[in-house]
Amino acid sequence: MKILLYNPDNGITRNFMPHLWMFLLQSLTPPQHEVLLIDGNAQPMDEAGIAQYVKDQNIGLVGIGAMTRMIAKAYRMADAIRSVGVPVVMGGPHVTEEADEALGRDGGPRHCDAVALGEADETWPQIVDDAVNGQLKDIYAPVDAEGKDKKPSLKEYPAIPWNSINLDQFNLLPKLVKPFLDRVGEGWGTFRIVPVESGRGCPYGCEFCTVTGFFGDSIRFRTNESVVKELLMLKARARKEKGQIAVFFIDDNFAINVKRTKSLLRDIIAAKAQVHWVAQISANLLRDEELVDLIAQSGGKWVFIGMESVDPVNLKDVNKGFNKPGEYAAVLDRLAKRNVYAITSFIFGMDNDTVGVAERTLQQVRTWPPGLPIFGLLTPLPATPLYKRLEAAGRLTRPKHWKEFIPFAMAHTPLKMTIEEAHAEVRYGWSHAYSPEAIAHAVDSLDDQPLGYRINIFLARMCFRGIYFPMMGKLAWVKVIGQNWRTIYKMVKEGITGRRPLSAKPEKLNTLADAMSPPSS
Ligand code: B12
Ligand code: SF4
Repeated sequence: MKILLYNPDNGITRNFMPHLWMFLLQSLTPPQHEVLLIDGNAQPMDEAGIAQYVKDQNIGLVGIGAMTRMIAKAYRMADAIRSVGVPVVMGGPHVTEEADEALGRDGGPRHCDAVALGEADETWPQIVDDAVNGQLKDIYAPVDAEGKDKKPSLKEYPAIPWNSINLDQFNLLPKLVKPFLDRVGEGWGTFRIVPVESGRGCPYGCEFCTVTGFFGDSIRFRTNESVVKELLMLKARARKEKGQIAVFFIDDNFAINVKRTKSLLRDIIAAKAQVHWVAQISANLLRDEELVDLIAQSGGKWVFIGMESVDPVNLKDVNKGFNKPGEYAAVLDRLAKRNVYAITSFIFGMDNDTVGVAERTLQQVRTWPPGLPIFGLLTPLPATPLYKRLEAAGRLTRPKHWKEFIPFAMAHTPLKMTIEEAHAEVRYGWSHAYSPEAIAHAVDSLDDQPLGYRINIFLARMCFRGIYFPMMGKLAWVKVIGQNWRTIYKMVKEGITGRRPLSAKPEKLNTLADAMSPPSS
């Protein structure tokens, strides 16, 4: 049977990275079946397009996975596929919490033939078998013989064949510049960010987060050996295609068990399996100097830190009191000293937020080493403790907000400002953190670093700006390049003449490739 795994886009912004679930389920599919993958972020499709595609390709089963914000599109695509007689199974965090909605048991239309609840590593082969026999059940739940919820152990993790998977749809660099970039350093003709997991689960239970409910508070890890093997395979692929591969460790909290993380990083270094990597780590775990040393030595370049708020009252409200705003600066300095920078994520519209929260946050951000701040709104995702609290308090203004996805729009009333004021705070945050002046400041603050680091922060800022200001067309890019021409000119001039800005310290590395290269690879 031919199976299609499909991940919808949200129609507004594009993800920079493919979704792991597709590659994982592909690897777990019994070998007699052929599995095709389409990520809507890289290959946008509409309802008519996907219906035609499944007919033309003679697809026997479609699997769709989606987060809450893509679910409306996922349902529309599922409806179109089912209308041409092909069964659809849906999985992922949204339908796990809202299975009745997906199956039309809540009075609405039915969108799929089956729902895979929770982690589907062990149920997927059964789903495929049942589809072959035309006997799909409504619900597949990962349970043991006694019917108790069962979380897959990651000890027997499947080998994802990264060396042969077609990743053409996921090159982040425009084809136009390929001939030039092929010649930079060891080659920059392709640049892909690939998701790798080393473990699942987070016990912290922040009020707005789906993770503790979905993956459970039991943390499970792959063996160091299997992670190292995967990295070596990715590294070999990059070398073969004269390109670059960076890894996003998608673990919710990569250092949740510091001892284990250190041992993994040591094994990566020992095996010379370093690639450039990004991971999510909460600020409290980055107090450990040795951990931060190992992060840098193993190729860590960016750490995503869910700071959420600079107000301890807000943090306590959402059960994230373990974040201590007073230590944010020290944590970021500790990373920056090793040339590791942070993606700092903030949530506005929290219960103790008042007008001016964006500026108050930016005042702190401006004192930190340069990074990538991102701003969102407190969002009640289905089945989270936050959703239940706001529902009970009658504060939800759009209880089924996912049925009509609007980016950066609140679905409940904040306590100390209006919804419109909260929206304005987010707008303020993005427009001030990504203004040409702010970008120039971030680049200039690395004047004592090699040019590669400044190019790196500039390009990263350009891409992250697109999260709030969609940059889907060429015109949008031309405009933003025009706005930032001074910063670009300065870097190009330095690249050509080799002359550093006056304040700069002596050169250590020269090129972008040098700056991005892991230390001992
Ligand atoms: C990596 C990641 C991202 C990446 C993008 C996704 C990508 N390309 O991989 C980035 C960093 C860009 C991102 C952004 C966002 N993310 Co995110 N992200 C994750 C993260 C950390 C890992 C996802 C992952 O690969 N997990 C590992 C795989 C194996 O698990 P899985 O995807 O759940 O798949 C398993 C099952 O769900 C199931 N399954 C999944 N799909 C399907 C389909 C079928 C057919 C079947 C049978 C089974 C099945 O089987 C899989 C194997 O067991 C998760 C948290 C988490 N641990 O999952 C959050 C998570 C998915 N993100 C979340 C959110 C909210 C966001 C943002 C909205 C955050 C924000 N405020 O901006 C944005 C939205 C992005 C967008 N494009 O619109 C929420 C989603 C909650 C929800 N109800 O939708 C999560 C769960 C985190 C959380 N804090 O709650 N994210
Ligand atoms: S630390 Fe991160 S992953 Fe863990 S519960 Fe909190 S927000 Fe979710």
